[in-house]
Amino acid sequence: MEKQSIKEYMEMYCKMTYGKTVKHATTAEVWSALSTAIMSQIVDRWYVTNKAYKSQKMAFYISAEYLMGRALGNNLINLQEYDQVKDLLKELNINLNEVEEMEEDAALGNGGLGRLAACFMDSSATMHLPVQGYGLRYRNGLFKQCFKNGEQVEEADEWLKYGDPWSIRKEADMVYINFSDMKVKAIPYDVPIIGFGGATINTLRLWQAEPLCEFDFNLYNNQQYDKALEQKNRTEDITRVLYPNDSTEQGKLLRLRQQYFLVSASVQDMVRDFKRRHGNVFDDFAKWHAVQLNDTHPVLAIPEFIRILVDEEGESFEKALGTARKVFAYTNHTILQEALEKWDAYLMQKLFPRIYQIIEQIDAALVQELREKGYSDDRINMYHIIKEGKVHMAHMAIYVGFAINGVAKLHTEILKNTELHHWYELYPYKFQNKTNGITPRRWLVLANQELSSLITEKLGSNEWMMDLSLLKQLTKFVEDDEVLERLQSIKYTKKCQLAECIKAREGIEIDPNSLFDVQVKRLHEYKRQLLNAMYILDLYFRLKENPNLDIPKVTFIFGAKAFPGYYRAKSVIKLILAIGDLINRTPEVKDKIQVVFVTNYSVSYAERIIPAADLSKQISTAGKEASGTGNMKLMLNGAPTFGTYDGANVEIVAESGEENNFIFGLRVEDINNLRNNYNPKEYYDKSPDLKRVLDAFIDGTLDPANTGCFRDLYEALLVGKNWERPDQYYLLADFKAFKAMQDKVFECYKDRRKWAQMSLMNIANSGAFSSDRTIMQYASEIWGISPIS
Ligand code: GPQ
Repeated sequence: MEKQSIKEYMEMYCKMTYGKTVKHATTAEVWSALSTAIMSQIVDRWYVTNKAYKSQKMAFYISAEYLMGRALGNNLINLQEYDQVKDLLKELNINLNEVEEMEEDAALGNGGLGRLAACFMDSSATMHLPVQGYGLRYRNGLFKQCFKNGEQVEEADEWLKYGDPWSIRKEADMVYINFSDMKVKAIPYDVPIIGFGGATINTLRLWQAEPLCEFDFNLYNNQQYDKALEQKNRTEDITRVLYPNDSTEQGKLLRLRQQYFLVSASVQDMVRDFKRRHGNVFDDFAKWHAVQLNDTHPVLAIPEFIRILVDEEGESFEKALGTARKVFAYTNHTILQEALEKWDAYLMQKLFPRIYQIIEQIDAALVQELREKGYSDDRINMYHIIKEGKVHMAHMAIYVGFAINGVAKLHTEILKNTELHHWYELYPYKFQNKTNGITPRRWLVLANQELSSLITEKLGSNEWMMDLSLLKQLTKFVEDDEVLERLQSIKYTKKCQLAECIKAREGIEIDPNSLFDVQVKRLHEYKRQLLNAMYILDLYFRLKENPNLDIPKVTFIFGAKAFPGYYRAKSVIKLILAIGDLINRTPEVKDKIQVVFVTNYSVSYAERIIPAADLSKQISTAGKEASGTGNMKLMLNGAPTFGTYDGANVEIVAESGEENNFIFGLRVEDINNLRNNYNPKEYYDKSPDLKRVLDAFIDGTLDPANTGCFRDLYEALLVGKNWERPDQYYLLADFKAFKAMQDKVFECYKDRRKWAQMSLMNIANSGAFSSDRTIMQYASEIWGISPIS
C-alpha cells in the first residue's frame, strides 16, 4: 500500500466531503477519510477475487445476524498494514487508536450466533474459500444499554451516524420482493471481507428495504403529508431494526416479513447469477451452489427457491424439491424449546399465500415418503412440518436439507440422542458436528497485540496467525521463567488498560492487582449469571463475618444485555448492581472484593475485557449451552475456564487439561437423573449459607426501600412460578460445588507462577478453536468447495 497515496486520498476526501483539510477534520471525519482511502486500495483486489469465483462452486451463508463490530482496526490487521498506517497518521499528528475508538460497532446481531457468522466471514476469506454472506442492513442494530436507577434502559443504536465507508451500494443489483399486501425493493450493500494477508477479499451482501416510490404525489398535493409517506415508512420498517431476541422467539409479523425479505432477495440473487453463468437448466444448480442456513431464521429460503423454480422457471414441483434437497444445509444452535421457531400458519398464509402452499406441498411429500417407509400415522405426526396450525421451521430444514449440524460435540450428541432423535433415526447420514470457532485475528492479533508479539517472537514467525494449531509449540515454554514472567506482565498491562477504560466509561476505579473474574455474555437464566451473583453475596457475608478471610483481592466483572421484554433477566442485572452497591457501602468488604457490571457490553468492549481476564466463567446448566464461543476467546487470551461440563467447555478442557481449568457441578446425566425429584427447597433448608443468600433477596439487605423487587427471583428458585418448576436451571443444586471450586481458584491464584503455567497451557492448546478449522470442515464435509489457488 502506498503511504503517499493514502495521505493524498485523505486530503482530497476531506476537501470534497467536508470542505476542509485533514488537519482541521474531526476524529470522525478522519475515520471516514481513512476508511475510504483504504477502500480505494482494496477495490481492485476485491474485483479479482469476485472474478476468480465465477468458475467455482460457491457456498452462500444466509444469516439474519452478523455481529461485526468495528471494521477499521481489523481490516488494517488483516491487510498487515496496521503499523504502517499508525506511523502515517503520526506524521499527520493523529493517533490511530483515537480514530479506531470513534468507530461505531456494526452490531447487526445479538450474541454468539451473530458473532459466529462474523468469524466465519473472516475465516472464509483468510482460507481463500469461495463463500459469500447474505444478511440484512438494519438501520438500527442491537440496542444500546445504559443503567438508570439500577436498571437496564434501552436506547436506539445509530451505527450509521458517521456514514458507512465500508460498504458499496449496488443499485444495479436491486431485486423486487412481493408480499401479498405490498411490493418493495431490496438494495444490496456489499461489505468487503478482507482475508488475512489481503490477497482474497470476499463479500458480505446486506439487503436494505426501500419503497418503489418515495412518496405519493397526489396525497402530498392534497396536503395529506403523513399519508403520502405511509408506504415509504411501512417499507423501511422491514429493515429498520434488529430484533433483540437471543435464543427466544416471539412470532411477530414484522419479523416474518424480515425473514422473507432476506431470503427472497438472496435466492433471487443466486438464481439470477446462476442463469447468467450457466443458463436456464437448473439440474446443475447444486453443482455450483451450496446454501447454509444459519439457524431456522432463513429457512423460508427453501420454499422461496422452489417457488422461483416452479412459478418463474417452469419446473415441476418434484424436480424443484429434488434440487432443493441437494442445495440447502442447516445449522442448529440450541435445544431450548422456546427458541425453536414455529410460525402461525395463518400469518404465513396472510403474508405470502403462495409460499404457504409450497410448504403444504413439502409437508405432503414428507408424509408420502414416510408412508412408503411404512411409518404409522402416530409416528408420522412427530415429523409433520405443519402441525396444529404452526409451521415448524426446523422440521422443514431437516427434511429438505442434505445436512444438519450441531455446534459442539456434546450439543450434536444431544440432538441425535434426544431432541431430534426421531429425525436421526430417519436420516442418520444427514447429522454432522461442526464445533464452533473464533477468528484469532480479531480476538488475539488485534485485541491483544502485546501477547501476539510475544507469540511471534517465541515461535519465530507469525505463521500461527493463519494456522493456530502451531500454538502447540508454546507448551515447550511451560517451565521457562522468562516466558512465564512476560506472560504475567502482559496480562498486567491488559488489566491496566481495561482499568483505564472502565474508569473512563463507567467512572469506576478497579485494581489491576486484583484477580479479574469475568462473566460476559447475553443475560439468560440458563447461563446462570444469578449463580455467580449468589456466590458473590455469600462471599460478602463470609467477609463481613471474618474480614481476615484468606482470599486474594477479586474484581468480578459482568457484561450482558437482557432482552428488553425478559423481566427475569432484567431482575438479575438489577440484583447484581444491588450487590455491587451493597459491597461498596460495606467498608470491611469493599477492599477485598468489587463488582463491576459494565454498560453496553459489545464486540468492541469484549476486545478490551477478554485480554484482561484472569478467569473465564462459563457456568451454564449442563446441556443448555449449545457451544459458547466467548469461552474460546478467553482461553486464547490465557484465562483458565471456570465452568460446567457443557457445550464446547467439554472440548476446551479435553484440549488444555482438566488440571488447567476449574470444572464443577452437575453433568448432563446427573441432571437427567435428578430432574423428576428435584426439590430446591431441601438445599435451602439444609444449607445455612444458601438460606442466608436467598433471604437477602427479600429481607431488605439488597432492597433497603423494601419494594420487593427481588421476590420474583426468590420465588422462581424456591417455589416456582406460573406453572414452572422451581429452579429450572439447578442453581441450588450446583451452589455447593461452585463454592468449593471458587475457593480452589483463590488457593491456586496465590501461586502466580503456577497460574501463569495454566494460562500458557490454555493459550497453547486453543488452536483447535480457530474458526479457520471450523470453516474448512464446513467447506469439505458439507459444501464440497475448496480454496481458490
Ligand atoms: N445462539 Cl438459537 C445465539 O446466540 N442465538 C440464538 O438465537 C441461538 C443460539 C448461540 C448459542 O446459545 C451458543 O451456545 C452458540 O455458541 C452460538 O449460538 C453459536 O453457535
